[in-house]
Amino acid sequence: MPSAYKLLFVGSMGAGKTTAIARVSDIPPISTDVANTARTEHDKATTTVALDYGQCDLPDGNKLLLYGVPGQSRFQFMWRIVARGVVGLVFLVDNSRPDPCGDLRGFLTEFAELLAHTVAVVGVGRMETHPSPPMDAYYALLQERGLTMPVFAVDVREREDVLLLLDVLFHQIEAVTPDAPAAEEAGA
Ligand SMILES: Nc1nc2c(ncn2[C@@H]2O[C@H](COP(=O)(O)OP(=O)(O)O)[C@@H](O)[C@H]2O)c(=O)[nH]1
Ligand SMILES: [Mg+2]
Repeated sequence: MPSAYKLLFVGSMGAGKTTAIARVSDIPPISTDVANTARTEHDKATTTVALDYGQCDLPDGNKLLLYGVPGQSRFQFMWRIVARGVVGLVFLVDNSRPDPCGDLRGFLTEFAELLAHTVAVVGVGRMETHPSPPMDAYYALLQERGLTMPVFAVDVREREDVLLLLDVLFHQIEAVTPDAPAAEEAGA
């Protein structure tokens, strides 16, 4: 029976979540503003954030359900909503930001619970204009955390680069769950 694998793209504003999902989605991608009603900090009551959604049909009849959420911890309320059933994480890092390694460290901390049950891949963007920090810095950071996950320099405006991330993630999912995919049944 075909399954739907739910994947989550996490990244800071401008890291390329909307672009990445739009590049590979087989349906018109949905990018919507969601009001922050968590109101843990009263000044954030009016914040709106973009939630992305797209779908990718695999040749074997399975589907990838692609969700994009902002990585800052104040959006935790959104992660809880979309995290249910997630089997893979794509961390998108923008290498042009002031502290991109710090961004990734933050994601790894914030998503530690989910990471314990999912596979993950890191895509580092804008390396062509901002080669520093180099890839080695990311490898070292992951090693420091005792985590093994692939890291790629990507330009998510290129469909092939996004497909590479999904392919790597999907192969990890299959390797972890060869017999019973940890996925929701399509239409469930
Ligand atoms: N030069 C360059 N631009 C990129 C790269 N990745 C994303 N962008 C651009 O960055 C902008 C913000 O991307 P967007 O998908 O809206 O980011 P989001 O906030 O994470 O959804 C878009 O104009 C993308 O085309 C990259 O690797 N290199
Ligand atoms: Mg966006």
